[in-house]
Amino acid sequence: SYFTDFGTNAEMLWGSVDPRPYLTPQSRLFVRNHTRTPQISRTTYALRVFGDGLSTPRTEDDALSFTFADLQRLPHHELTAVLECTGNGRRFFKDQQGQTVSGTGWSLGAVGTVRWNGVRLRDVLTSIGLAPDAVSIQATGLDDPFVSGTTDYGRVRRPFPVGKALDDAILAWGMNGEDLLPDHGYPLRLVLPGWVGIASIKWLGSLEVSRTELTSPWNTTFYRMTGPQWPADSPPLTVNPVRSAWELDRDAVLPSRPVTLTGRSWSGAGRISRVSVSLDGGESWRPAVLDRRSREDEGWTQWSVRWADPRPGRHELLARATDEQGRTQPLVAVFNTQGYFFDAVV
Ligand SMILES: Nc1nc2c(c(=O)[nH]1)N[C@H]1C(S)=C(S)[C@@H](COP(=O)(O)O)O[C@H]1N2
Ligand SMILES: [Mo]
Repeated sequence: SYFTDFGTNAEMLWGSVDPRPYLTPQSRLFVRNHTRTPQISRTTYALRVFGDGLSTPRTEDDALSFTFADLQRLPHHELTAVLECTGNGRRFFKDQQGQTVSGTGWSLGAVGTVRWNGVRLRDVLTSIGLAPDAVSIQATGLDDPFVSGTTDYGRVRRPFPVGKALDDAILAWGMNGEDLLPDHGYPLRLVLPGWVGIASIKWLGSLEVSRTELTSPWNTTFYRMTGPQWPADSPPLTVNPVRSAWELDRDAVLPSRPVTLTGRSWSGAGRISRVSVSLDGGESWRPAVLDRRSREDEGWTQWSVRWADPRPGRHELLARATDEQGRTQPLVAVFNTQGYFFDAVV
């Protein structure tokens, strides 16, 4: 099977990953939904843009409206990037560190690398005109409001800086040359490359551009570090950490003959410069061979290691990557109550 079923969420199983292709097929990509996938028609779809951060301010009732055809008239843009949930690896807070955290118990499969097809958000905003002091943009999805316990948090939405919008943000209608599937945001989603998955709002309904900092529960209550050792004003999480996974199931059974094992490492902050692996639970380490790295783009790195003499018995395999910013995977991830950023060696 290809997924672990978590109800409205689905996790990619690393043991099912074909080691050859670089990109994650859309049909194999993890799904993370706060509620459920809405059915939206491309022909009636419109993206609404408003706010006091536009050069001509507009209220929500008087929003500018972009149809799908309007967006397709802008210059097309493609980018290969990792998409990853902030809580990827969360179950290892419990399994590896004995700590209790809330949220979906992902192993390491809430991640993929895809090639996005769409337009640059920069081009959309430039065509409208921004106020010189615009700072913040709130993206809101068209899925049902998120209700947890007795609290209605409203529609899934999250603000991000205008700087990110003008840098590499994408309005994507496709993935790997196909239309987005409904589960992945059809007909249009936002993509903030390198940032936590929640920043890439699916089924994008509106963008509010503001001259003051906007907030939502998804940057104040969720998707920031919380817990005893964190300050009450810890900032919203943005850039993803460094992580690695073997292309194996958790309790894989291998033949006791020479074998080449494969895996992938990735970082939200740039390319992977080195990967070390251990085949003996951390006693000894050796460099993995980096087989395919992302080039100009922001995808993951595929690596391999030749295991010449596997003996019968139980073995613990570890992988540890370092990115070009010098960020590396720690042996222990920093505890936080919502289980974000488990970046330790697994
Ligand atoms: N509108 C909307 N956008 C959303 C979400 C959501 O529930 N609703 N989930 C977010 C989270 S937490 C993640 S990790 C990514 C997952 O994208 P995928 O389901 O296409 O893999 O979408 C983000 N965008
Ligand atoms: Mo997520």
